[in-house]
Amino acid sequence: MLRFAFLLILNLHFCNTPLFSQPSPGRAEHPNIIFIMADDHAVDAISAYGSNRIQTPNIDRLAREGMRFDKAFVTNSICAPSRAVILTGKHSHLNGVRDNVNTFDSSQQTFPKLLQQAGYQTAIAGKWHLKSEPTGFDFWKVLPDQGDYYQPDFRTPQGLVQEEGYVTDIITDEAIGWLDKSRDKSRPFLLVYQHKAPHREWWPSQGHLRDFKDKPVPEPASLFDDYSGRGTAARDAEMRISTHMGLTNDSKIKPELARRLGFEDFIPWYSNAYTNQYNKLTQEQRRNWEAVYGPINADFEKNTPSGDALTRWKYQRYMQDYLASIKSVDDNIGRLLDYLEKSGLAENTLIIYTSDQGFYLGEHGWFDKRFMYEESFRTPLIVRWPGRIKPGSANSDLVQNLDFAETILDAAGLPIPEDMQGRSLLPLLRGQEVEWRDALYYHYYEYPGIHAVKRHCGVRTARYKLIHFYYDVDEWELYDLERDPQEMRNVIAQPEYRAVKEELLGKLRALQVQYRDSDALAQEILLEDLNRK
Ligand code: SGN
Ligand code: CA
Repeated sequence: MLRFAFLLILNLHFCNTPLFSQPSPGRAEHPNIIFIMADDHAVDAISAYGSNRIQTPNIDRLAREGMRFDKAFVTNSICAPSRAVILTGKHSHLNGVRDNVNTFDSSQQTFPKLLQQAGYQTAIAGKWHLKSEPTGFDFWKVLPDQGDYYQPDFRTPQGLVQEEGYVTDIITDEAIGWLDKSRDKSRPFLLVYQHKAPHREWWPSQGHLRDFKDKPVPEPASLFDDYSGRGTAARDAEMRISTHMGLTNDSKIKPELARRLGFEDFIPWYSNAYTNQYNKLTQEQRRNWEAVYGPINADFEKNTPSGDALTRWKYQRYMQDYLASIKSVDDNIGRLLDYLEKSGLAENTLIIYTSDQGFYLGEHGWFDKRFMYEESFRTPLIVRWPGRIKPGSANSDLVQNLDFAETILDAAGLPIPEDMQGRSLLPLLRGQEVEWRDALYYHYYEYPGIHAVKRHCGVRTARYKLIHFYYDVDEWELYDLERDPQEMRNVIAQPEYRAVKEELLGKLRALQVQYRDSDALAQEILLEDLNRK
């Protein structure tokens, strides 16, 4: 009998009981955690990062009360891969999601699963983009693939459901609804709250349609970059505002008008995408939409720009819709913060704000992401944890989305599994002086593919960046970020950078070994063989 009781206790202890005996939401050692991620939100579109394009008072509130990371980066600047890295704390070659085409193997270890097993209540609302069903969540309601801006469908354990309204508001309703009504309030929680906005094709909410209509946005210095200082990859990428941005879907010119004026979108289905979104608007939404976009279409018909003037016009149109879509994200973060204050949850809740990667806002003449160049490699990262993080602080260590899972587990008082590859940011959040990494590793794979950005891997230190483009080219680029922050001049062939090049090459190889990137190692070895011949 005694033996049975002992075995029962042992079994309960090791198999299914939480790591901590009575997790309670009021205990500082088991904080609630809210992970907020927008899609394609560039640091230059956040006023806390000094944007001259937009005010984001609610995201700024997080920065004012927490820590802003100025050198936060991703490992692979594209959506599904970034999400898989965040969930697993492992690089793409180990978590299996190298590009947006791969399906996430959801049987693998993720931080939400580990928190759930330890007794946290877990939920996800919003964009998911990993194809397989979410696992490790007590509640999930996610967009299928990219999702729609208006009247979006959601995947749920019960099947697909369509909701009335604007996607950013609905995702927030779901998040707050779960916090308020559905969770077990005796336990700490993890809420993963992920917006679709401001992802292309940038359809603003009804309340923000006019926000940027008559406010010209400053043009970046490199809007008319001719790519002469770099290699084939920059020249061949299909993400130029001038050539590859659509007039219909992206600039909201009606397909019939675009056709009548002799314009053809770079990708023909863009105009269908426009029509599909437009047809989803309710009668009232259509009326409001026409009141703003009708005159834009009429002006375009009357004064149709061409050449550089057309690029400038498209850039302004792009910014108007992109920034207006961010306004809703910011409003809704305000709603969530207000709810946390009102419900007494604000104090013991750790909040992370980030994006799945950066984005080009006209720099180098581009939109989209993918490259290891700064604008898309970098990502916003703001962390608020009252009583733990010095309000209004900033950090400039080299950190990555590879570190998020480890940070969250550490903050929750849970062990960090050996096979995760990043590092907990907790010491940095506490403001401690610690030995930190001096280089970051990057590897992008989605080529051939949309936007035609060639495969590349590389390393970045505080001052330099070395990139190797491979697959159908074999080109190396080296940038001195101190002298050339906009990365306009590849200095790989300049004799004075020879030692830097050798040093960075050594770091690149070391990181490939450290992170066990056998794809890259195989590629490098192959190229070395080729070069020897
Ligand atoms: C869509 C977009 C692309 C974008 C990818 C990936 N085209 O295909 O511009 O690069 O998503 O974005 S669109 O016309 O359909 O908007 S990601 O953020 O999901 O990786
Ligand atoms: Ca994205």
